[in-house]
Amino acid sequence: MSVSNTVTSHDHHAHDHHDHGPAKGLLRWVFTTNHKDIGAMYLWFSFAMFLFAGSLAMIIRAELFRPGEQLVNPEFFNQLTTLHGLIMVFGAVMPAFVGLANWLIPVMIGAPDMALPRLNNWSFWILPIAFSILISTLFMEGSAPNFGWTFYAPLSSTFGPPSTDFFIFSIHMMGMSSILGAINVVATILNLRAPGMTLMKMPIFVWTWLITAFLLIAVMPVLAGCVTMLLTDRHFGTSFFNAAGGGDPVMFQHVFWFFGHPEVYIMILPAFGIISQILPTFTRKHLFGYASMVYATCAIAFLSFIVWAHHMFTTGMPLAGELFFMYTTMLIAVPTGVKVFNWVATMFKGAMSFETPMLFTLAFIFLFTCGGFSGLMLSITPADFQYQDTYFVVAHFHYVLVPGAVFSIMAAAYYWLPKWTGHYYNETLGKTHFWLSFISINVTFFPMHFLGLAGMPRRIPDYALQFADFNQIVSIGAFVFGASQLLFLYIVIKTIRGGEKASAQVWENAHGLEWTLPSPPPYHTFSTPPEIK
Ligand code: HEM
Ligand SMILES: [Cu+2]
Repeated sequence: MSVSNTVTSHDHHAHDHHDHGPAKGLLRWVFTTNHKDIGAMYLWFSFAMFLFAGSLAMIIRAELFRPGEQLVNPEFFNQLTTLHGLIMVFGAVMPAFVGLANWLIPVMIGAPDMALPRLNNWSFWILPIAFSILISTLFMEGSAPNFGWTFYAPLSSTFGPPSTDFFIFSIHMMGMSSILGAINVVATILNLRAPGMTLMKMPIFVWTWLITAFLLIAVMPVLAGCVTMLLTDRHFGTSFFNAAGGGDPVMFQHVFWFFGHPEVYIMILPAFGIISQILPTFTRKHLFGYASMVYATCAIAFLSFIVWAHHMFTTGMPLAGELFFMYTTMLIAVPTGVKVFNWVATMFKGAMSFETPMLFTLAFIFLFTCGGFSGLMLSITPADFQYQDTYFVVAHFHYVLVPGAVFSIMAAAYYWLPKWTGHYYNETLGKTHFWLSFISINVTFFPMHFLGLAGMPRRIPDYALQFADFNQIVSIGAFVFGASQLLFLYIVIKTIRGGEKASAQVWENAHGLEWTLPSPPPYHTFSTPPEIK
């Protein structure tokens, strides 16, 4: 890859064409078609949702601080877990990656903008509307959705509260936003690469997003179909998920997880890309095994379509089904292992330094791998009969999502913040944020493994006395983690408002077209494509 140090042709020379800056005022954000503006809006939206869903988690943990009813009634507790999960997945993690895609893909491939800029504006603005609708269910008569983010029938069909219809509508909108966004990513990558940037020269983050976009286009319509069937079951007399009318509630789970499992890879493949982007900079080496990284990502994406029923081992599948889904799930460990191997090999004999983005990256590699191992434990069918629906599952998916997806987003934020804002963030504060997060996240989620193995069920507002001590520790960890994220907010705002001026290169060993642009880059970049040698 020789995309570094290419001369950029974004113009410094005088020109009379309208190379205008952003419009002034609020309307700039409403009507913008600029990928940097839209990327920034996605990132801010995502962070707002992260704090909101995080506050819900804080209430959950306050309730679970002690056994017995503490703060909220059981009915409201269910609404809290449901909205926490839904908003973290669709409102925090996914929009953060779309925001990064918007900001970074055009500047990484030397394109002037996304291929479909007006669609891009629309993809973003659907989201605040969708989430306003979803959050407004909290104030509706008869409770907000209370069936968990997986909204299994018949909890969501026969027994769903009236607000379920608003939930369905909001999911439809989120799906539209994701599909339009994904089409835009594919169109941009396939059509707008600068001359000389062949597919196998693309930065690895661009590759992982290309594959993620195909996953989105494949499975978001399945989710839309799933909520539509739910809607017709609720109101138009169908019985897709109702045994009394000839349907089958287990089919709900098949449809949901056919979307749901690829969805978890939608939340982790861009993270793999970010980590593979950052690691070479701070090891001062090239990424080990670029091509194998690309193939491993493709393999993971393919396998993600044939493992969905590992979420359904206890539904009474035929033995052949249990075995099939057990083995395919275990197979995912192979390409994932290739990735972890490559990351370790990249570090081998590297001249490593430990700036904040690197710390988050190292924590990702270590802790995501832990989450992968508990996933492997869960994939062993007979063992899953024991783990299913316990806190072991909660520990597993939080290890892959929080020190996995969320840490990769934090790493990305610190890594590109000087590029975006033109200022370096405060390294001491960044490291403080890292260590607080790293320690508290393990205090929060590690003991959950033991709670689960000892039999504590998930999605409960109360528990048996023997789980009390560990739950207290977990809650304390959660409060510290939650509070630490306010420090992150402070660091970001402080960096935007001032600080040491960042050079174009920012990090001494960073490679890629984005580092050839000034920090911050002008409003329009690469209106003339750069040449890649
Ligand atoms: C401070 C950080 C967090 C804390 C303390 C926390 C805590 C919790 C708790 C207590 C539950 C309910 C467990 C149960 O009884 O089933 C839960 C569920 C869940 N969380 Fe988190 N969480 C955090 C961050 C996240 C993040 C970043 C994500 C996603 C990227 C996430 C995704 C989920 C999902 C999908 C569920 C399942 C919801 C459901 O069962 O309906 N969480 N979390
Ligand atoms: Cu899965």
